[in-house]
Amino acid sequence: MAHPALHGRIVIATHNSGKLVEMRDLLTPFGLEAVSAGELNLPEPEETGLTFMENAAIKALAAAKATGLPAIADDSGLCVAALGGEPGIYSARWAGPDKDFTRAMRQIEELLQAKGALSPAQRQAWFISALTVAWPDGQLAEVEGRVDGQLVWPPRGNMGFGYDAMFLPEGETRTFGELTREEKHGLPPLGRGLSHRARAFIALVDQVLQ
Ligand code: ITT
Repeated sequence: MAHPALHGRIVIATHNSGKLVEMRDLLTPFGLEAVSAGELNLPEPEETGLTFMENAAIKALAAAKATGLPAIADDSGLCVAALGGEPGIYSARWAGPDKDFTRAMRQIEELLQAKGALSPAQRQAWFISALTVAWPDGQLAEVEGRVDGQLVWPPRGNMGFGYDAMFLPEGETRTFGELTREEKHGLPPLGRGLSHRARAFIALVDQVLQ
């Protein structure tokens, strides 16, 4: 289905400051005026979906309907193979109400150690980003991006946010916490998209941003 082209103002429907800077970076080349859900004092909708895609749609639609503007939302998370894909869509909740990702990373590490998962092959993980653009009339453009890697311990680097410091993307020697934002995006001419979010964004460009 063809979607309306995006121009002018767009709401970035996130309350996560780490995501917000990344999404702003990714949108900048397209000349859109991005305003965040936080700047507009939009409430955080309850994420009742059972998939990344469902939750991204809930957030994007809520923001589009509340503002009358197109809105983009990201629902993302870290999936750990040895933990059956957890924390997955519950990645934010594992950090608790005070959003303590040091604790969330330690919890993952403790679970891996309890399983004896010490070799790289036993520590496979991937990040998913579902990006949804919603228009006030209910139209949706939906894409997903993924990056595979392995979990290291102790965490390395203090760039990025969330679980970045324990995630070593495939083919790299530095964790996401040791990469600059530009390197983590890995967009041309640096690469063809490295992070889950940048990869999803490239797919979105084809649909609505060219
Ligand atoms: P919004 O819903 O307001 O966007 P949130 O933090 O609640 O913010 P999610 O429900 O999508 O967002 O939770 C995803 C969590 O997964 C997020 O809190 C991060 O800690 C983690 N995460 C997602 N992308 C990440 C990335 O690129 N690097 C590190 N951690 C990431």
